[in-house]
Amino acid sequence: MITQETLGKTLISHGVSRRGFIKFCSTLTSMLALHPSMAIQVAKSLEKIQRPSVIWLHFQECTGCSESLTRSHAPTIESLIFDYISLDYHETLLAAAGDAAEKALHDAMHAHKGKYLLVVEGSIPLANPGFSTVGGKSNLDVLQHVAKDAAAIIAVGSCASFGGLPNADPNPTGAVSVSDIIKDKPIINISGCPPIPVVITGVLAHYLTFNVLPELDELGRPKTFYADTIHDRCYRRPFYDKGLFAESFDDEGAKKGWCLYRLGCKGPTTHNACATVKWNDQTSWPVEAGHGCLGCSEPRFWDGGGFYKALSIPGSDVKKMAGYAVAAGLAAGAVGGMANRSKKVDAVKKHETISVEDWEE
Ligand code: FSX
Ligand code: SF4
Ligand code: F3S
Repeated sequence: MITQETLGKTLISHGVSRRGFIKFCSTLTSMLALHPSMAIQVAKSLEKIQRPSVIWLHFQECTGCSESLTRSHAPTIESLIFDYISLDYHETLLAAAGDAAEKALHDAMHAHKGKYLLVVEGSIPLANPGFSTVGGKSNLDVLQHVAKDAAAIIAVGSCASFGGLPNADPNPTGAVSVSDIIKDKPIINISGCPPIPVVITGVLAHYLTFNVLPELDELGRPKTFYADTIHDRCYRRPFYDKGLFAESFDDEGAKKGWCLYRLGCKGPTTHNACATVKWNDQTSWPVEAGHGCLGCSEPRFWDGGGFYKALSIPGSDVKKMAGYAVAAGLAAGAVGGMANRSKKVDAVKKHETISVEDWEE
């Protein structure tokens, strides 16, 4: 059912107390890195607005992004869906099927023409429209059709943001990202394979609160969550700075919690909030669980040359990856320059391991 209720009215009808609402606003305020005094202002603006309609489409992906979303804890997906947004169409969460599902999409698009948020999960195959279809329609047709009247598009996951795993060499389906196709709408990329659930809900909440998309980095990702690298905020960083590295997953260094760089950690070149926001209600995150970061929120992480090679660099992206590494190093104050460039480029060509010392020389 398509509703036009204000958020304030919806909350009252769902029995949400004033206190509960202010608590929600405080959580939002801190999540969006705003001053705590903004909580009341956020509450006032939220109360008056209409719940935004959200249409969520699935293309080539594993549905891990939706799985991640359903494990969000602040705000929970239940509170987000039932109280704060109107999730009018979501191909995996939708109770309706067949014609009723098609009608739900059609109704949402018409009732909120020009105002709905389109969320896309997955990449779009261009090699053959028949490679991925829903209800007999190709992903490309559905995307173009639904994007036409959207206010903005949120590309959730590295597949929708950058092509993702379906795009892995030799990219048999011709998989591309949302921004490769849609050029006339604001697009926000929430990368990660999958993205952190709180980042997905945080971006939706930001849009809900301010009715504009947050500030983005050069890859279209919200700076609030993607400005720093994993390495910038990693709790193992003091070991990296002292040159203390685990050499295998069960050696003394690993047991003492030393840096995982030599075991393939891509934290220095990866922009994401795992080290601060963490996963599963702030329980842990990959590096805390003892495994290096795979770089899952960066373009082409899937063709990076091996998850267990120390900062292995894909040959096709030498310049870009060298840029990332240098940027990460400069931000960290750990890398002195590119004096050893020829050694690095040679190693890249041969797809060899590059050590911390090589970068530091
Ligand atoms: Fe891609 Fe999301 Fe990785 Fe999976 O659907 S970002 S394959 S976690 O689920 O799109
Ligand atoms: Fe942490 Fe990885 Fe950086 Fe080591 S290389 S400090 S484990 S992010
Ligand atoms: Fe992905 Fe690295 Fe975080 S692999 S989940 S960005 S720690």
